Amino acid sequence: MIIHKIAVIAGDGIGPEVLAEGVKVLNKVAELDGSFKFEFTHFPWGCDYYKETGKMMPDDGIETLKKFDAIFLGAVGSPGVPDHISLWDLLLVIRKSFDQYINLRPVKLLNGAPCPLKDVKKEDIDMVFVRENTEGEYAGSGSWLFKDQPNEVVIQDGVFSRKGTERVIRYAFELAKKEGKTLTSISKGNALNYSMVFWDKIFKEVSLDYPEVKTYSYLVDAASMFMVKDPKRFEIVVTSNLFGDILTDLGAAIQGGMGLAAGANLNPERKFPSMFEPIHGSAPDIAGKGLANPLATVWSASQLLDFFGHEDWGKKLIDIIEEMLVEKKTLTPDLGGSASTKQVGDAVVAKLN
Ligand code: GGG
Repeated sequence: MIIHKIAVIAGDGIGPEVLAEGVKVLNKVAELDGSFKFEFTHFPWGCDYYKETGKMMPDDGIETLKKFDAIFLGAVGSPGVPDHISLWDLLLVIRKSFDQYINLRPVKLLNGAPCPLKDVKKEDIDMVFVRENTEGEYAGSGSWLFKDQPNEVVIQDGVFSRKGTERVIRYAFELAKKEGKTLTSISKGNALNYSMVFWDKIFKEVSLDYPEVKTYSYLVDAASMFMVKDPKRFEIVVTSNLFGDILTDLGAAIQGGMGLAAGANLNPERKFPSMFEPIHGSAPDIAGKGLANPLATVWSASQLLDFFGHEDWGKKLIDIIEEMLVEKKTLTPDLGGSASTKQVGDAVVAKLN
């Protein structure tokens, strides 16, 4: 029997509610399969922990997480804790410490999902974003001079190393080659005259190794417009940390909402644990009310199953999400239904059965 050891960080707001459903679904998958099982260990880290201890996780948190095969994360952020603390001291520190340099975010319109775009079919929205996940605009490099004085100055650096830029672009080329898809690079070389000119140069360099992959290059402003006006242009997409974060929220909107958007933070070499999460935030306004949509978490559970080589089960979960969207019987209010978070999780389990 294979045992997958998973660290569960449910986090804040709706995190615990949606993660409970994700864990339930993964346990059911393992039970039905019989050849593997999950061993979940829960960590109470996040903003409540911060309010008690002054830290988002203990000093040895990263050491503790190293022993796991993967991390299943809910959401981070809570009123009363500055957002840059809650994000940096938990989510971003995990991504960086474990060199999770690939953030895979599918943007896929399933049948039945409420797409706000006109005359768009399922086949028209089928992309995978490969977001650079450890450096770029989120490198955390900069300075704050003359704080709180009239001559105050802040500098936020975008850090693009050759290694960091090349490896994410190469990963995206490999994915496009494997799937027989086009690859689009999104950058902003006309304005960001160092970082994005460099990004475009590396993209061109790496493309020479993949003559079979058809490529496109868009400025981020044009790409945002095309994602709305002509989303079928995009198949595999590679972009920087900040652009990827912003564009995948736009992607979530066109695929039916944040309640359907999932992300995998991968350390492709598997030297460290990878992390799987719904990409939405903690939504404190609806937390604890049973209103949160757990399907993004189920989708991230599907990515976790893919990562461990259980692709048949990963696909099954996506098929179930699609079936539920088409039937419209058991959906949360964000998708026009009146079911609770738990009822949606139970419906996924019932369909697995
Ligand atoms: N589901 C994790 C979460 O709460 N994410 C909120 C967020 O702001 N993420 C930023 C990022 O993915 O870089």
